Amino acid sequence: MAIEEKTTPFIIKEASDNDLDMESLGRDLNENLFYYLGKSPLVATLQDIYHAFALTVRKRLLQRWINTSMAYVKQKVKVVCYFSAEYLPGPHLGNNLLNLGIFPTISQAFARVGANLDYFLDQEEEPGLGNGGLGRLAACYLDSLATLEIPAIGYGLRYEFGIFDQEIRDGWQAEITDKWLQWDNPWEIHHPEIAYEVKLGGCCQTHPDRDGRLVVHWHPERVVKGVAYDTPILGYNVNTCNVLRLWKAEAIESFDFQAFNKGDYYDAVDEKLVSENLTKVLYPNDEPFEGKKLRLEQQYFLCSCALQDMIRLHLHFAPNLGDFHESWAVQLNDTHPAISVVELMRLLVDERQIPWDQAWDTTRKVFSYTNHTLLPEALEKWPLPLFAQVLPRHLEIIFEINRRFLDSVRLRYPGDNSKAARLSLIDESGDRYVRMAHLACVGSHAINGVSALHTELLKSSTLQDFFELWPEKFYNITNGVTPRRFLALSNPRLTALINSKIGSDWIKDLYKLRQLEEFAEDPDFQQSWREVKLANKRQLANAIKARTGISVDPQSMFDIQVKRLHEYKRQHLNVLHIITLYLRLKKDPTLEITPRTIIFGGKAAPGYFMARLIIKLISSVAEVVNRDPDVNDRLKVVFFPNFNVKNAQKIYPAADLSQQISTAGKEASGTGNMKFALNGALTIGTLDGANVEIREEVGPENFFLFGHTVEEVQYIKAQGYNPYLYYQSNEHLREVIDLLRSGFFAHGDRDLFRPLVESLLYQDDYLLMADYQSYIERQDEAGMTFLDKKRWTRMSILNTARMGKFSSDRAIQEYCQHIWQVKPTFIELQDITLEQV
Ligand code: Z57
Repeated sequence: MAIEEKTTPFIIKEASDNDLDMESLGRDLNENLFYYLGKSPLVATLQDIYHAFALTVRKRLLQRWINTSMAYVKQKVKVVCYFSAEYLPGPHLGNNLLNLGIFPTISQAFARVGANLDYFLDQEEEPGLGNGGLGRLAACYLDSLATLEIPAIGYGLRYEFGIFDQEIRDGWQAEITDKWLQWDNPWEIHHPEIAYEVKLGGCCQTHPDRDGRLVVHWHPERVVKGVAYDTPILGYNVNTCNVLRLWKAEAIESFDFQAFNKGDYYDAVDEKLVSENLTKVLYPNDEPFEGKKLRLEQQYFLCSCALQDMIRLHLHFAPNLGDFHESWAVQLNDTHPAISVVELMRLLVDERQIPWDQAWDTTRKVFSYTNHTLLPEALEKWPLPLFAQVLPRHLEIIFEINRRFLDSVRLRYPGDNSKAARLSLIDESGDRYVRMAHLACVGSHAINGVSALHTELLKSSTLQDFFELWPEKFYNITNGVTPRRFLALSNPRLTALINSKIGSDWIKDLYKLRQLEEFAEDPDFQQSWREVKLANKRQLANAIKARTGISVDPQSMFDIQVKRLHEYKRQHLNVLHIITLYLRLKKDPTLEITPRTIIFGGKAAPGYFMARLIIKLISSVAEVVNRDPDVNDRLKVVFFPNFNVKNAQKIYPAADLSQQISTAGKEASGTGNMKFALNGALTIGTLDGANVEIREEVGPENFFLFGHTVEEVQYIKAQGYNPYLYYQSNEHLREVIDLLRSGFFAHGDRDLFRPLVESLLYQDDYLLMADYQSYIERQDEAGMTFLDKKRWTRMSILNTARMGKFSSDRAIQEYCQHIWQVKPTFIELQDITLEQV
């Protein structure tokens, strides 16, 4: 920018101005309240003060973001771009206070004027831009990237309506539209000037240009505009502030309301509505894939906006795209953004005339792909006619990628046509489909699974042919969770106790928690540990009372299963255990059992009948058990509605027992399992996903293992599994099923739960019947162990102490080293003047 000589530099940020002292924070809070919201303290609502406060904090983040982005540009660093259709960051305010290091001072300042900071934190509406584990993992990874000072951008979609809010009505799930933007979002910066056009539909024409080269023209049916909204993502105790850039779909300018007659006007408005539909709503299914046209458009829209943005940024500072792969590493979070492989090829080849081979080389060096599931029904495959309708040019490019790829396959396996058919990007076994996982594998230099077991299964089953072709491309990177949000922020009591013994370095180096091992048997420490857990349980008991009206005893064992509802996760196995306990108490009302509160939480995909029915089952069993005088409060069952990040932060710290009971081989990793154990819950679980590694780390003696292994599951199924035999031969199981079948939990209605009962007796894809007995035995052992307070507390302390491996910092370091080849960039807070800009 040309600036006249000798002008005084306009200082945007003074480094000398300490922006984190109470005086400057207080001044900005007032200013924002008066001049941004236009409110006097007399009429300000809690929401207003939250808002003014959020803006005050955002200013501190933006100062750091400006410094960060300028350092990235000046030092020409390599940047990681995380491409994800989902993000579940949770409420920002508390986390930002923690990462800025001002949480204690702020909460004291609020206390001094007689206000409780928590009330203001509670005002925040969380961005529910994801379904479950996959979206939350993306948010944990953004936190770790910033904390580890890695240059990174998170690219995603700004859904106007995120995951629905769940209410329970008459025991059934009801879905309420998530209007997270209704009070305005103080964390985002709207950038109308950062916008790209995205073409959709239409047809393609190829014709020679003046030099006789063939050029392709894509004549789209429609064009929408993607506009950037940025949310700053600050690291813990560092100046690095990265950005989450979300795209919103809008109508393009040509549909401006300038010269129009009446008809044009309504057409123009209509066009605007149609365009904005694209990012209107998040698809609410976690794993089963739904091949909807709008969903494909969303995926492509994300990829096209993000790649155009990267190319624009690149060409701002480099003469051409020759070194594109040295400046950027793109991680594909599952196959949802896999179409970006094709889009980058199109942008390079069609729009910038880069030769195919060079473009392909760049593309493969840029992308890497994380697989998150083995479930066949979750693997994305688009029917060819649908694909051609939305992305005609991309289909041509896919055919060309596939032609070249299959040529190389035939060279490698001469004459093996079935090999080529299995590897092909197109499934031609019946109706034709584009296989997105195959596209992601071919277009990436690295492929990873999310737990050791999951990666092994990928290599031996789902992606076996690719593994044989390119074993060097495969990695395992076991998932991790951020210790900032899921311990330091959400469990302040435990954090204070841990800090009193070993300091707070563990927040950045979770392996340091090992130092707690030496206190595992210390009676005073044990006593404090139990007091913390009890206080957390009291807090959750209050929330349960407020949300459901159910009173629960904080002294009872809190036995918790929170996660999306899915048959493979087996919430209904948990219910079979509850009914087993209930029958025992009915037979002998004086029986001494460990008092338990069994808590469920989680959303069901609106179209997933069985998952919804399981919610109704939980509510129905709860209704019977909770009011039965024979049970006499020794057993309570709670369905905690609307499980989301905000509620999760209250739930994990209060758990005694964590239920991780999926059928072996079905859960890719799980991350809730890590959050529970980090907060001192013991796990009852199968050898599935990351449970295997959690058990290894905490020690088998500190983990309640049950159920068949993956090999056993495969063997049982190969033999021709007959669940009915378990019903016949296990008397207790039979009584449980018979009670369920009798209509006892449904006011005599024998039909209500019939689909569930029939599925268990005659189908049982997820082997509940086969795992029932060992589950009950391990639950009994857990119950007995809970009565031995010293032993339980020791096990609990050791679980927390040995969770170092499951920090998302460790996972991100592995991605940096093995997959992205990126290094930290130290950020200093400096004066910025217009001359530098
Ligand atoms: C999703 O949340 C996960 C996988 C998927 O393929 C889709 Br779609 C959504 C989950 C896995 O089920 C978890 O096991 C895993 O921990 C999580 O992704 C993060 O890797």
